[in-house]
Amino acid sequence: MPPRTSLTTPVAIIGGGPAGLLLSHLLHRSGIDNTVLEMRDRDYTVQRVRAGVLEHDSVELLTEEGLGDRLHAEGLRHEGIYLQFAGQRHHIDFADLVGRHVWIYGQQEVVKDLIAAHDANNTPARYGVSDVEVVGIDGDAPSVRFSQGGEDFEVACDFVVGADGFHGVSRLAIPEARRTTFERDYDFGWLGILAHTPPSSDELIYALHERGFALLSMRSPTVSRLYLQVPPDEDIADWPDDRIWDELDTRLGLPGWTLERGEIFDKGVTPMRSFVSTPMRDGRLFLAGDAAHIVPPTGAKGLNSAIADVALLRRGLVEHYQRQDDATLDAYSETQLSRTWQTQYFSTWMTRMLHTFTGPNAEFDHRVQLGQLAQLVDSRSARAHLAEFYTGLPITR
Ligand code: RFL
Ligand code: PHB
Repeated sequence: MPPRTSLTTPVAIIGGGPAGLLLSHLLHRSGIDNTVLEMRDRDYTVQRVRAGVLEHDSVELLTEEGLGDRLHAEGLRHEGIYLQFAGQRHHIDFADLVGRHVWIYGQQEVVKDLIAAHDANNTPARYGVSDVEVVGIDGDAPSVRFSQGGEDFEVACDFVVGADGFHGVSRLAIPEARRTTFERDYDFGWLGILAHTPPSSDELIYALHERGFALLSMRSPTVSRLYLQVPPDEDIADWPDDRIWDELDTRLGLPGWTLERGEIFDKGVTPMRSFVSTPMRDGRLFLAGDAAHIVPPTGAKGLNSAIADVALLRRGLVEHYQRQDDATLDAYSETQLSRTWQTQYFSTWMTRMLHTFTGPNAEFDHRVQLGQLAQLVDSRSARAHLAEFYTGLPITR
C-alpha cells in the first residue's frame, strides 16, 4: 500500500453541512486554520431541501459574521405564527409577546452563502472524501484518516469536530462504554413538498386536524413549502399531486380562505426522530449539530441548534488558542446538553400538541390536545412560553 499523505491543521472538521461549514467560517474569521472534510460533492450539499426557519439569534450571528447580505435581502422576517384547530386560526404574535422574530430563509440558502464565503476566503471544504476515520482522540495528537480521489491521507490536528450529521462516523469514534444514546421514535413522518405558488398565508400555519397535522410554510414570495403528517413508511408514489393538494385543503382549509395550488417541484417523506448522544465531547473530539442530537421538525430547531453548538465551540477554541483557557471547551458538553434537552422538550411539546396519535386513547387524547390549544391561545403567558422557545434560546458566542 502506498503511504498516506500527511497533512496538518489545528482543527479537523468532519462534515460540510451547515454546522461544519459555519464553524469553519467562524474559526477562519478568528484566525484559526481548519479543514472541512465532506463526503458528498458540493452540488449535492446545496441541493438538500431541509430547514426553513432561522431563529432571532441565529440571524444575528450570521449577520455579525458577514453572512447576512442575501438573508436580509431575500429572507422573510416573520413576527409570529398561526395555530389552527377546531376550524379556527389564531395568531401568536412573537413580536408583541417577546419582542423577537424569526426569519424564513432556506437551509440550502444558508449553505450556499457559506460556500460563497469559503470561496471568497479561499478556504473551500474538501469534497468527495471517503473512509473517514477518527484516530487518537484520547491523546494529545489526534488525526483523521480519509481517502480522496484515490489517494489516502492522514491529517494531524489538535482537535476533531464531528459535524457529520446523524448518519456520520465521528460519534461512533467515542467508545461505546463512554457513550449513551437516548431515543424516541414516532409512528408518523412528514410528507413535504415545494411548489411554485405564492404562499397562501403571510406567516406559517401549524394545523391540528382529525386527519393529522399540516403545516404551511414557504421559501420565498413565489415558493411554498407544505407538509402533511403521514405514516412513517408512506410511499410517495401513492401521493399524486392532486391527492396532496386535496389533503392539504382538508387539513388547512377554512371558510373564506383558499390554498393556492401550483406546480410541485420537489416531494418526499421524512421520518421523525428524537435523539441525543451524550457526552458531546470525548477527549479531543467534539460533536456538533445533528451528529449529537436530532429533534422532530415541529419546533424548527435542528438547524438553529447546530448553529448554537458551533458558536460556543468557536468561543471555546478561540479561548484555547488565544488565552490557553479551556474553561469553555471543558464545559461545552454540559452546556450544550442542557440546551439540547430544553430544545428536545419544546420540540416534543409542539409535536405532541399538533399531531394525531393512534391507539386506544386516540379519541381522548385528541380532545386533550384541543383543550391544551384552547388554553394556549387564551393565555398570554402560555403564548409567551411558545414565543420564547420558538424565537430561540439565547446563543452564547
Ligand atoms: P447535516 O446537515 O446532516 O450535515 C452533515 C454533513 O456531514 C456529511 N457527512 C460526512 N462527511 C464526511 N464523512 C462522513 N463519514 C460523513 N457523514 C456525513 C453529510 O454529507 C453532510 O453534508 O448536519 P448539520 O450540519 O448538523 O445540520 C443540521 C441540520 O441539517 C438539521 O438539523 C435541520 O435540517 C433540521 N430541520 C430543521 N431545522 C431547523 O432549525 N428549522 C427547520 O425549519 C427545520 N426543518 C429540518 C426541517 C430537517 C428536515 N429533514 C429533512 C430531516 C425540515 C425537514 C424536513
Ligand atoms: C420549513 O419551512 O421547512 C419548516 C418550517 C417550520 C417547521 C419545520 C419546517 O417547523
